[in-house]
Amino acid sequence: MLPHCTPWPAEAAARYRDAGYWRGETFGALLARLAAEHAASVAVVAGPSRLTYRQLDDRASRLAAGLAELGVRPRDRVIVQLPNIPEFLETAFALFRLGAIPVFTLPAHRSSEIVHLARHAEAVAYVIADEHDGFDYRVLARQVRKEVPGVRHVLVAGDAQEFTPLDTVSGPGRAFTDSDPSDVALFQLSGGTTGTPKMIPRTHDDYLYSVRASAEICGLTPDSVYLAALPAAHNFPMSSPGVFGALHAGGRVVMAPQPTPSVAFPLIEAERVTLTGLVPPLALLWMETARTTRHDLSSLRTLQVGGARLSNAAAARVRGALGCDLQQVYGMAEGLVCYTRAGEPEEFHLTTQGRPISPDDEIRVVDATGADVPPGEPGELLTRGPYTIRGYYRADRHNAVAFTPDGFYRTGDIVSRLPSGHIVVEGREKDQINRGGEKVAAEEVENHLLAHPAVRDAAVVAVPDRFLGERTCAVVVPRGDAPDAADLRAFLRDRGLAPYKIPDRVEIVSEFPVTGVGKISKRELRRALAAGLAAPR
Ligand code: OOB
Repeated sequence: MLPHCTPWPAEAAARYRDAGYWRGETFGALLARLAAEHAASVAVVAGPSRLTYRQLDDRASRLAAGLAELGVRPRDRVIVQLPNIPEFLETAFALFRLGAIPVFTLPAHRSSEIVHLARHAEAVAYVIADEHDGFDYRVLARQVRKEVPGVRHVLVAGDAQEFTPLDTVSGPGRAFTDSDPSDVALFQLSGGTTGTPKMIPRTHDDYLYSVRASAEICGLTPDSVYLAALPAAHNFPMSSPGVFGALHAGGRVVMAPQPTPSVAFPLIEAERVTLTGLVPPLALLWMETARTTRHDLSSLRTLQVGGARLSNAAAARVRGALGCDLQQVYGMAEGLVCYTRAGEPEEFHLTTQGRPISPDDEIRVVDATGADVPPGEPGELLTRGPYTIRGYYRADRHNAVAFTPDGFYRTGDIVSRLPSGHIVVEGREKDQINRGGEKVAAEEVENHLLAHPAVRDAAVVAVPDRFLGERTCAVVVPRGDAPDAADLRAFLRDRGLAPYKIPDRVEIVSEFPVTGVGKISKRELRRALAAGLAAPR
């Protein structure tokens, strides 16, 4: 395995192979097989572009050859920051074919995240779109190149300006040595709880297992049409079953550049979309808009909702509003994914977040001392299994706390488990804000705030929000004159923090409530904020 990653113990790996979970296929080989099996079927629809499996395979091969000519080698890390455009899948599969390793970042990431990741990954190349959603990625690329000279190539889908146009990176199709299936295929990013985003190494074996099993659980076939509405770089739309699951089944992927009803509904109608996945706030927006839409959404069979807790009340409205089944999905980029499944009693779909993909997903629900709680009681979910990582990339110190000594990942989620094995997400104990599915690590934002000269201390906490579920609130103890909210936000933006991490609300206090051991009590802070008061003095 790539250095600085934690492999599964040999005994567990042997067990996962024997059970047939890990099949020794790589993503590069997968696309070649799909191109042979479904050559003339449409694989990807994005804007005016329609690619068959054969064309996708050809483009990936030629791009892989072009990347090799530029000097990108197997195991080199490449930062991929692309919205939902055809180049997303072409680039992903080109890198897989070459054996280089994509680091999938979100379109919303900015210099703070990208510079850190490019450095941490020692990336050799950075793939972007020219512009998306009013943001010019070439400006960001200039900064990244300046701060991380190891990034030798910037490849741009669209108008490249001084950089390399992605569509000129091309070479004659040739054979590549297939990667080791037990090696890292790609990096996902962790929602995280620490000062900097953590990189999640996913192997061909483990990730393909989750993709294949997800496609089976969701009943995907060559007739399935999956709409990628959320940014495809997220683990959910990428693999649960997402774009890779739809392709694995020989189905069709439709890329929506935006997840809004005005963009997605016409695509559902035109392409006869059967399945898509959304975070709860978007599901609410879609249900509201569907009431008056003139678009025919009747092809939609299943709406998946995940990434954050869907309220039972909203869950109960999905079928009436959109005329399709609801599937709840509770998962994490680190691995474990749970689904409610067709054929289960309606109640499970409406009130639980599903049960794990694999019979070999080990689940423990524990109290603060690490002891298992009685069945049905809430506690922290710990998990280990055939597609859950054993460690983040180059993060020894953090790994020692994020994983138990026997390899369970500590999710930081508070859940209860029903006798059926279904999981209900009750809350969270990790220091993170789940802003409508986007994860914000409190410490990361706090560290940026502490760099402001007028900030003596800062605590970032979640405040409840009717639409997003949670929003972020920065509570600040000033040094001298209190900075105002607009100033603090502008400061964070200038530091290149992703827009979704910029605090929605800012409160100034003279001191923080503390716990018995003198730490900031975020519980007290949240309580005070919920009561609508400035924090207690
Ligand atoms: C998905 O992945 P991440 O890595 O962005 O976030 C994982 C965290 C979980 O630990 C949990 O705190 C929260 O997101 N979460 C949910 C949830 N689904 C995820 N909390 C409550 N209810 C749910 N249904 O978010 C993700 C990855 C794969 C599939 C689906 C979601």
